[in-house]
Amino acid sequence: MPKPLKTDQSKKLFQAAQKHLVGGVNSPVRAFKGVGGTPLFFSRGKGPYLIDVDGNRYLDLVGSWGPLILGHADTTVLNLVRRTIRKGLTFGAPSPLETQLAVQVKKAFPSVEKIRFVSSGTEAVLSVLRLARAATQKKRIIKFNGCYHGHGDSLLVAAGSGAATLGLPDSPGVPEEFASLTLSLPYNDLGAVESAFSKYSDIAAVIVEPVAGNMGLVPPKPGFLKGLRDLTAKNQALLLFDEVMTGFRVAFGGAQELYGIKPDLTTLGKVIGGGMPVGAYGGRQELMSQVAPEGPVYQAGTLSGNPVAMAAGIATLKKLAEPSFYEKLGGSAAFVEEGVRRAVQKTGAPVVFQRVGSMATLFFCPHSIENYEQAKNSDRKKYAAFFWAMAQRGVYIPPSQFEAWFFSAALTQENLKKIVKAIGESLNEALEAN
Ligand code: HOZ
Repeated sequence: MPKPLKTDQSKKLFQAAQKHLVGGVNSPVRAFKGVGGTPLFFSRGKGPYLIDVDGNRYLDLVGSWGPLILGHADTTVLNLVRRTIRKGLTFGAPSPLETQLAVQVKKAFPSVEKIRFVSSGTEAVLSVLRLARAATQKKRIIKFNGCYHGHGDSLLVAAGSGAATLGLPDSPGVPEEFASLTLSLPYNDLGAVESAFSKYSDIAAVIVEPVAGNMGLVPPKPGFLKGLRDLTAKNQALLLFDEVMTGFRVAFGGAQELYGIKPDLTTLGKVIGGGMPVGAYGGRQELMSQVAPEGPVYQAGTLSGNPVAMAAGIATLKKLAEPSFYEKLGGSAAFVEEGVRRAVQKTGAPVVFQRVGSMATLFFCPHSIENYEQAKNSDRKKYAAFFWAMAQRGVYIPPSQFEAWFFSAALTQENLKKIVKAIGESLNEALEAN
């Protein structure tokens, strides 16, 4: 048995934080409501490791929820950020790095002819929905249960991620009139989308996480994304891929490259900021030219295209473009997947490990998960026990069943073996827990 985790300092800091910050945190999943206990407070990260304030060291499979594809404090990224910082933090005016990052993103995403940088994924999604409604002159949008597209009013309907973790998938404060313009349908259910289109003639867009990551990792069923492409085209609606998580993650060109589907508009975030706050939206020229100042659809931001954030993104994407980067990274996650398979064979644990590239989730459920309804029925108590068993063994996974694991390129073969061993032991511990 590993030693109990020392958490005295985390506890102290959490108590202090609760006096001043809502719930002691600045984003709800961090409060550990999904797994119980005190949130771990971290003091630093380096390569594959996160180190908490009590001195515990973890192999990190959260990666700040996706951005840290190169691991923590990557030297190349830090060097470019340092050089950029010396020249000033923000200008609120154009600077050269914005175009450089735009060119890099466009190379990877041929569907993106023009791009606008913003400061978060939420902001990107809010903006792209406004654009989609303006371009189609229609009001309604389709999303999918358990998908999370940030916390904009229209999107907090059957939402995943922290909203699901806290049991708040439909938030108070969202006027009924707004929510009534959002149709939330079961993920992977093309029939439901077809019926919605036959019932409503005012659907502006379908927004989808092409690989769902906010109800745990749920891949699209074969034909689902192609079906969405065909149905939106047939009904003069736009197809929006929310690739905030999957962009530069499941492949260099995101899920649209992996599955060969060209959406009309795309949102990006996380990896493109290399750990700094960056979001983006982009798509066909004729759509994007409707955004101000080229067109009338208004959207603006003081820190949009911030030079320091652009620098972190530029340095990160350069490394991702190196040959075989994604084969190697996917190989690391596949190694762990194989380890889980062997552990399940040995223990008979009713567990599935779902994976696309370097994103994955382990569900305590005897069959694969295709949608939010099934994800909610997995055994979340066992997941909580598993989370703490993993933490005790020096591996940090998401403190919620409804989040994806993100592997980083900093993980060595030795690290991966340690993760597999921890999974085997933690599964046993979780299965014994009530
Ligand atoms: N919604 C984020 C991941 N899906 C979590 C952000 C956070 O709580 O830090």
